[in-house]
Amino acid sequence: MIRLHSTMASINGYKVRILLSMLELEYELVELDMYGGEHKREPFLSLNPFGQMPALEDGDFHVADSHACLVYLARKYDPSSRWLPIDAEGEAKVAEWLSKSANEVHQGPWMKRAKVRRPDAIKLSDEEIDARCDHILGLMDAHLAKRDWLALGHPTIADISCFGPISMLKVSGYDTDRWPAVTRWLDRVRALPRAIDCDGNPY
Ligand SMILES: N[C@@H](CCC(=O)N[C@@H](CS)C(=O)NCC(=O)O)C(=O)O
Repeated sequence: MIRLHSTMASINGYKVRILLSMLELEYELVELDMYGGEHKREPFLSLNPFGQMPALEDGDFHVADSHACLVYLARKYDPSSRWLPIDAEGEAKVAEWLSKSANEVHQGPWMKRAKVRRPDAIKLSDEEIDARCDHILGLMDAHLAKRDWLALGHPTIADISCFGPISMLKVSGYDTDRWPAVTRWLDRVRALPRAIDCDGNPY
């Protein structure tokens, strides 16, 4: 049985829950009390000494970090390899956007949500976070104006990863409607079979 260790509020955990749903995989969500600091103590630290969610267990195997979880699930449970291609070019294109997600998307859109949820923990000003969002969304809007999906001609784990934080921007006070190609891409991801919102409900 797959076990996902996360809070429901974790956007990085949400990315993994989306793929689990799309691949129709059964799993147990092991809910962590983030405000109580459960992710900074054992037994979670044995899964991820960095003390960050999510982490995933599958039998004797465990892995931490949303992108590592996405890579593992796609490679292990998607026999079509569409979510994570095996050819060098396709895999590299997916890795390119996973990197953007871990860096620019995390530092802008993810941070926007994190500041709403934990204002005391995020020292950056709203102006700085919004400027970071403008920067990455501007680049993504130009990229998506010419294509439907971020990495390849079909959806991949790169789209799921970037979708998580960017889909939460509007409820966090940043208007993504300003970016028409990004808005169309968000709608495209929401329309994928078995896509779920952050509460786990179908769109
Ligand atoms: N690179 C990591 C980042 C994980 C991360 O920042 N997780 C957040 C929740 S979305 C967390 O655990 N925050 C609590 C903390 O850092 O104390 C990933 O992609 O999983």
